Amino acid sequence: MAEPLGAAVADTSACEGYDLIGDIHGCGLTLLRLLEKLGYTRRDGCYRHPSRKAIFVGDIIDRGPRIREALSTVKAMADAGEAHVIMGNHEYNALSYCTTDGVGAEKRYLRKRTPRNDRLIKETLEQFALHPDEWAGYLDWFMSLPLLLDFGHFRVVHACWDNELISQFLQRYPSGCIDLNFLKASADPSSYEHKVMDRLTRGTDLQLPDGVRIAGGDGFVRDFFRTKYWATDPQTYGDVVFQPDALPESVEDRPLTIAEQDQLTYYGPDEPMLFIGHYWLTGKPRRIRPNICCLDYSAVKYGKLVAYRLDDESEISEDKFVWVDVGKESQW
Ligand SMILES: [Mn+2]
Repeated sequence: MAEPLGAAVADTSACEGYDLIGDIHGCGLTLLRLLEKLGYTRRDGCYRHPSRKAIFVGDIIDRGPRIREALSTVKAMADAGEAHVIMGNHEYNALSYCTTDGVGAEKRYLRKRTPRNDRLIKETLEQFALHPDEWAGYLDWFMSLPLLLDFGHFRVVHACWDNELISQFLQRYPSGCIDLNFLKASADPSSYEHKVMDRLTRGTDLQLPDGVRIAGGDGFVRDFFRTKYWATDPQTYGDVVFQPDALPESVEDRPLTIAEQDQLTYYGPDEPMLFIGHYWLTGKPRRIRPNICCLDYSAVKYGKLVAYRLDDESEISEDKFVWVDVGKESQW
Protein backbone atom coordinates (compact mmCIF):
# COMPACT_ATOMS: atom_id res chain seq x y z
CA MET A 1 0.00 0.00 0.00
CA ALA A 2 1.09 3.56 -0.67
CA GLU A 3 2.92 5.49 1.99
CA PRO A 4 0.87 8.32 3.41
CA LEU A 5 1.62 11.98 3.14
CA GLY A 6 2.30 13.49 6.51
CA ALA A 7 4.11 10.72 8.36
CA ALA A 8 7.38 8.91 8.41
CA VAL A 9 7.05 5.22 9.17
CA ALA A 10 9.04 2.06 9.16
CA ASP A 11 8.71 -0.60 6.46
CA THR A 12 5.09 -1.34 5.59
CA SER A 13 5.79 -3.85 2.85
CA ALA A 14 4.01 -6.63 4.73
CA CYS A 15 0.96 -4.45 5.25
CA GLU A 16 -2.19 -5.83 3.67
CA GLY A 17 -4.63 -3.53 5.40
CA TYR A 18 -5.20 -1.00 8.13
CA ASP A 19 -7.19 -1.18 11.33
CA LEU A 20 -8.39 2.31 12.20
CA ILE A 21 -9.07 2.74 15.91
CA GLY A 22 -11.19 5.43 17.58
CA ASP A 23 -10.72 7.65 20.65
CA ILE A 24 -9.29 5.59 23.53
CA HIS A 25 -9.40 8.20 26.32
CA GLY A 26 -7.51 6.11 28.83
CA CYS A 27 -9.41 2.84 28.31
CA GLY A 28 -6.08 1.02 28.25
CA LEU A 29 -7.38 -2.44 29.04
CA THR A 30 -10.23 -2.14 26.53
CA LEU A 31 -7.60 -1.27 23.93
CA LEU A 32 -5.75 -4.51 24.59
CA ARG A 33 -9.01 -6.43 24.25
CA LEU A 34 -9.73 -4.76 20.93
CA LEU A 35 -6.22 -5.40 19.60
CA GLU A 36 -6.48 -9.06 20.58
CA LYS A 37 -9.89 -9.32 18.94
CA LEU A 38 -8.32 -7.88 15.77
CA GLY A 39 -5.59 -10.55 15.84
CA TYR A 40 -2.73 -8.49 17.24
CA THR A 41 -0.44 -10.25 19.71
CA ARG A 42 2.30 -8.96 21.95
CA ARG A 43 5.73 -9.78 20.55
CA ASP A 44 9.09 -8.09 21.22
CA GLY A 45 7.54 -5.49 23.47
CA CYS A 46 4.61 -4.40 21.35
CA TYR A 47 1.35 -5.45 19.76
CA ARG A 48 1.73 -6.57 16.17
CA HIS A 49 -0.35 -8.15 13.46
CA PRO A 50 1.28 -10.51 10.94
CA SER A 51 -0.05 -8.59 7.95
CA ARG A 52 -1.77 -5.40 9.10
CA LYS A 53 -1.02 -2.02 10.69
CA ALA A 54 -3.08 0.06 13.08
CA ILE A 55 -4.00 3.72 12.73
CA PHE A 56 -5.07 5.67 15.82
CA VAL A 57 -7.23 8.73 15.21
CA GLY A 58 -6.09 10.63 18.34
CA ASP A 59 -7.45 11.29 21.85
CA ILE A 60 -5.54 8.55 23.62
CA ILE A 61 -5.46 10.50 26.90
CA ASP A 62 -7.81 12.10 29.50
CA ARG A 63 -10.92 10.90 31.32
CA GLY A 64 -10.29 7.15 31.60
CA PRO A 65 -8.62 4.99 34.26
CA ARG A 66 -5.64 3.61 32.28
CA ILE A 67 -4.09 6.52 30.42
CA ARG A 68 -0.48 5.45 31.02
CA GLU A 69 -1.19 1.95 29.76
CA ALA A 70 -3.02 3.28 26.70
CA LEU A 71 -0.12 5.60 25.83
CA SER A 72 2.46 2.91 26.41
CA THR A 73 0.63 0.46 24.12
CA VAL A 74 0.09 2.97 21.32
CA LYS A 75 3.54 4.56 21.42
CA ALA A 76 5.29 1.17 21.44
CA MET A 77 3.36 0.25 18.29
CA ALA A 78 4.18 3.57 16.65
CA ASP A 79 7.88 3.29 17.55
CA ALA A 80 8.03 -0.20 16.08
CA GLY A 81 6.36 0.93 12.84
CA GLU A 82 3.25 -1.12 13.61
CA ALA A 83 0.94 1.89 13.87
CA HIS A 84 0.34 5.44 12.69
CA VAL A 85 -0.98 7.95 15.20
CA ILE A 86 -2.43 11.41 14.60
CA MET A 87 -2.99 14.19 17.10
CA GLY A 88 -6.39 14.62 18.74
CA ASN A 89 -7.70 17.73 20.45
CA HIS A 90 -6.85 16.22 23.85
CA GLU A 91 -3.18 15.76 22.94
CA TYR A 92 -3.18 19.31 21.60
CA ASN A 93 -4.84 20.57 24.79
CA ALA A 94 -2.24 18.76 26.90
CA LEU A 95 0.62 20.31 24.94
CA SER A 96 -0.87 23.78 25.35
CA TYR A 97 -1.70 23.20 29.01
CA CYS A 98 1.86 22.13 29.85
CA THR A 99 3.83 24.58 27.66
CA THR A 100 4.59 28.19 28.60
CA ASP A 101 4.88 31.10 26.20
CA GLY A 102 8.45 31.65 27.36
CA VAL A 103 8.00 35.41 27.30
CA GLY A 104 9.43 37.60 30.08
CA ALA A 105 9.73 36.69 33.72
CA GLU A 106 6.04 35.82 34.07
CA LYS A 107 5.80 32.92 31.72
CA ARG A 108 2.23 31.90 31.09
CA TYR A 109 0.80 28.58 30.04
CA LEU A 110 -0.54 28.54 26.50
CA ARG A 111 -3.81 27.01 27.71
CA LYS A 112 -5.34 28.85 30.61
CA ARG A 113 -5.55 27.14 33.99
CA THR A 114 -9.32 27.48 34.33
CA PRO A 115 -11.50 25.06 36.33
CA ARG A 116 -12.85 23.64 33.07
CA ASN A 117 -9.42 23.12 31.52
CA ASP A 118 -8.07 21.72 34.81
CA ARG A 119 -10.89 19.23 34.95
CA LEU A 120 -10.40 17.98 31.39
CA ILE A 121 -6.78 16.98 32.00
CA LYS A 122 -7.17 15.99 35.66
CA GLU A 123 -7.04 12.20 35.30
CA THR A 124 -4.04 12.36 33.01
CA LEU A 125 -2.00 14.53 35.37
CA GLU A 126 -3.05 12.43 38.37
CA GLN A 127 -2.00 9.21 36.70
CA PHE A 128 1.37 10.68 35.76
CA ALA A 129 1.93 12.49 39.08
CA LEU A 130 4.58 9.98 40.14
CA HIS A 131 6.04 9.71 36.64
CA PRO A 132 6.92 13.25 35.57
CA ASP A 133 9.77 12.25 33.25
CA GLU A 134 7.57 9.76 31.49
CA TRP A 135 4.90 12.46 31.00
CA ALA A 136 7.51 14.87 29.62
CA GLY A 137 8.51 12.17 27.14
CA TYR A 138 4.91 11.74 26.00
CA LEU A 139 4.53 15.50 25.54
CA ASP A 140 7.57 15.45 23.24
CA TRP A 141 5.97 12.59 21.38
CA PHE A 142 2.64 14.44 21.02
CA MET A 143 4.53 17.27 19.30
CA SER A 144 5.78 14.79 16.72
CA LEU A 145 2.30 13.50 15.78
CA PRO A 146 0.93 14.63 12.42
CA LEU A 147 -2.44 16.38 12.33
CA LEU A 148 -3.57 14.29 9.38
CA LEU A 149 -2.67 11.40 7.12
CA ASP A 150 -3.46 11.18 3.44
CA PHE A 151 -2.98 7.73 1.90
CA GLY A 152 -4.54 8.78 -1.39
CA HIS A 153 -7.51 6.42 -1.33
CA PHE A 154 -8.29 7.29 2.27
CA ARG A 155 -7.63 10.07 4.75
CA VAL A 156 -7.44 10.41 8.51
CA VAL A 157 -7.94 13.46 10.71
CA HIS A 158 -9.25 13.74 14.27
CA ALA A 159 -12.28 15.93 13.59
CA CYS A 160 -12.52 17.87 10.31
CA TRP A 161 -10.95 17.52 6.88
CA ASP A 162 -10.95 21.03 5.43
CA ASN A 163 -9.39 20.74 1.97
CA GLU A 164 -8.39 24.37 1.62
CA LEU A 165 -6.89 24.72 5.06
CA ILE A 166 -5.07 21.40 4.81
CA SER A 167 -3.50 22.11 1.45
CA GLN A 168 -2.26 25.50 2.71
CA PHE A 169 -0.94 23.89 5.88
CA LEU A 170 0.89 21.12 4.00
CA GLN A 171 2.62 23.67 1.78
CA ARG A 172 4.25 25.09 4.89
CA TYR A 173 4.47 21.88 6.91
CA PRO A 174 4.81 18.99 4.42
CA SER A 175 5.19 16.45 7.22
CA GLY A 176 1.77 17.37 8.58
CA CYS A 177 3.39 18.06 11.97
CA ILE A 178 3.49 21.31 13.89
CA ASP A 179 6.47 22.68 15.82
CA LEU A 180 6.88 24.64 19.05
CA ASN A 181 6.52 28.02 17.32
CA PHE A 182 3.31 26.87 15.69
CA LEU A 183 1.99 25.62 19.03
CA LYS A 184 2.79 28.93 20.72
CA ALA A 185 1.22 30.95 17.92
CA SER A 186 -1.94 28.82 18.10
CA ALA A 187 -2.65 30.16 21.60
CA ASP A 188 -3.86 33.38 19.97
CA PRO A 189 -7.48 32.70 18.91
CA SER A 190 -7.18 35.10 15.96
CA SER A 191 -4.13 33.34 14.48
CA TYR A 192 -3.89 31.12 11.42
CA GLU A 193 -2.24 28.49 13.63
CA HIS A 194 -5.25 28.50 15.95
CA LYS A 195 -7.58 28.07 13.01
CA VAL A 196 -5.67 25.01 11.80
CA MET A 197 -5.56 23.35 15.22
CA ASP A 198 -9.14 24.21 16.08
CA ARG A 199 -10.66 23.10 12.81
CA LEU A 200 -8.68 19.90 12.28
CA THR A 201 -8.80 18.62 15.86
CA ARG A 202 -12.10 20.10 17.11
CA GLY A 203 -14.13 20.44 13.93
CA THR A 204 -16.56 23.09 12.84
CA ASP A 205 -19.11 24.74 15.06
CA LEU A 206 -21.58 27.60 15.05
CA GLN A 207 -22.38 30.16 17.71
CA LEU A 208 -25.84 29.90 19.22
CA PRO A 209 -27.97 33.05 19.01
CA ASP A 210 -27.67 35.57 21.84
CA GLY A 211 -28.61 34.16 25.18
CA VAL A 212 -29.16 30.57 24.01
CA ARG A 213 -27.08 27.98 25.84
CA ILE A 214 -26.91 24.21 25.78
CA ALA A 215 -26.25 22.33 29.00
CA GLY A 216 -24.37 19.28 27.73
CA GLY A 217 -24.60 15.75 29.05
CA ASP A 218 -20.92 16.15 30.00
CA GLY A 219 -21.77 18.85 32.54
CA PHE A 220 -20.48 21.80 30.50
CA VAL A 221 -22.67 24.69 29.34
CA ARG A 222 -21.91 25.89 25.82
CA ASP A 223 -22.86 28.84 23.65
CA PHE A 224 -22.00 27.01 20.43
CA PHE A 225 -22.84 23.68 18.82
CA ARG A 226 -20.77 21.21 16.83
CA THR A 227 -21.65 20.98 13.17
CA LYS A 228 -21.18 18.46 10.39
CA TYR A 229 -19.28 19.41 7.26
CA TRP A 230 -20.86 16.86 4.93
CA ALA A 231 -24.45 18.11 4.74
CA THR A 232 -25.37 18.84 1.12
CA ASP A 233 -26.99 22.26 0.77
CA PRO A 234 -27.95 22.72 4.43
CA GLN A 235 -30.60 25.35 5.16
CA THR A 236 -31.14 25.36 8.93
CA TYR A 237 -29.22 24.82 12.18
CA GLY A 238 -31.00 21.49 12.43
CA ASP A 239 -29.50 20.44 9.08
CA VAL A 240 -25.93 20.85 10.33
CA VAL A 241 -26.00 20.00 14.04
CA PHE A 242 -23.76 17.02 14.90
CA GLN A 243 -23.30 16.38 18.61
CA PRO A 244 -24.82 14.23 21.37
CA ASP A 245 -26.87 17.10 22.83
CA ALA A 246 -29.97 18.19 20.91
CA LEU A 247 -30.46 21.81 19.88
CA PRO A 248 -33.20 23.72 21.71
CA GLU A 249 -36.37 23.56 19.63
CA SER A 250 -36.35 27.33 19.36
CA VAL A 251 -33.26 27.26 17.13
CA GLU A 252 -33.63 23.91 15.37
CA ASP A 253 -35.40 25.51 12.37
CA ARG A 254 -33.41 28.72 12.39
CA PRO A 255 -32.13 29.41 8.85
CA LEU A 256 -28.39 29.51 8.28
CA THR A 257 -27.17 32.91 7.17
CA ILE A 258 -24.94 33.15 4.10
CA ALA A 259 -22.03 33.95 6.42
CA GLU A 260 -22.73 30.85 8.48
CA GLN A 261 -22.96 28.70 5.37
CA ASP A 262 -19.61 30.06 4.22
CA GLN A 263 -18.08 29.29 7.57
CA LEU A 264 -18.88 25.58 7.27
CA THR A 265 -16.52 23.69 5.04
CA TYR A 266 -17.80 20.84 2.86
CA TYR A 267 -16.54 17.31 2.29
CA GLY A 268 -18.16 15.95 -0.84
CA PRO A 269 -19.47 12.42 -1.52
CA ASP A 270 -16.88 11.80 -4.27
CA GLU A 271 -13.81 12.49 -2.17
CA PRO A 272 -11.61 9.72 -0.74
CA MET A 273 -12.82 7.79 2.30
CA LEU A 274 -12.34 9.85 5.46
CA PHE A 275 -11.87 8.41 8.95
CA ILE A 276 -12.37 10.62 12.00
CA GLY A 277 -12.94 10.32 15.75
CA HIS A 278 -14.03 13.04 18.18
CA TYR A 279 -17.83 13.09 18.02
CA TRP A 280 -19.01 10.89 20.94
CA LEU A 281 -21.35 8.77 18.90
CA THR A 282 -23.47 6.07 20.52
CA GLY A 283 -25.24 2.92 19.39
CA LYS A 284 -24.15 0.43 16.78
CA PRO A 285 -21.14 1.52 14.72
CA ARG A 286 -22.06 2.54 11.23
CA ARG A 287 -20.76 4.78 8.50
CA ILE A 288 -21.95 8.37 8.25
CA ARG A 289 -21.80 8.26 4.48
CA PRO A 290 -20.17 5.79 2.07
CA ASN A 291 -16.97 7.87 2.31
CA ILE A 292 -17.11 9.18 5.91
CA CYS A 293 -16.71 7.15 9.05
CA CYS A 294 -16.48 8.32 12.66
CA LEU A 295 -14.83 5.81 14.99
CA ASP A 296 -15.57 7.48 18.32
CA TYR A 297 -18.33 5.55 20.09
CA SER A 298 -17.76 6.99 23.56
CA ALA A 299 -15.68 4.14 24.99
CA VAL A 300 -14.94 6.10 28.15
CA LYS A 301 -18.66 6.75 28.74
CA TYR A 302 -19.43 3.01 28.78
CA GLY A 303 -19.82 2.93 25.03
CA LYS A 304 -17.63 1.02 22.56
CA LEU A 305 -14.02 1.15 21.49
CA VAL A 306 -14.37 0.77 17.74
CA ALA A 307 -12.11 -0.26 14.87
CA TYR A 308 -12.72 -0.30 11.14
CA ARG A 309 -10.90 -3.00 9.17
CA LEU A 310 -9.87 -1.38 5.92
CA ASP A 311 -8.70 -3.55 3.05
CA ASP A 312 -8.82 -2.40 -0.56
CA GLU A 313 -12.45 -1.31 -0.74
CA SER A 314 -13.27 2.15 -2.02
CA GLU A 315 -16.44 2.56 0.06
CA ILE A 316 -16.86 2.11 3.77
CA SER A 317 -18.68 -1.13 4.42
CA GLU A 318 -21.00 -1.48 7.41
CA ASP A 319 -19.89 -5.05 8.10
CA LYS A 320 -16.25 -4.21 8.73
CA PHE A 321 -16.54 -2.63 12.15
CA VAL A 322 -15.06 -4.52 15.10
CA TRP A 323 -15.59 -3.31 18.65
CA VAL A 324 -15.36 -4.00 22.35
CA ASP A 325 -18.16 -2.91 24.66
CA VAL A 326 -17.19 -1.06 27.82
CA GLY A 327 -19.58 -2.29 30.49
CA LYS A 328 -20.05 -0.73 33.89
CA GLU A 329 -19.00 -4.06 35.44
CA SER A 330 -15.88 -4.55 33.36
CA GLN A 331 -12.32 -3.46 33.89
CA TRP A 332 -11.69 -0.82 31.30
MN1 LIG B 1 -12.31 12.45 21.93
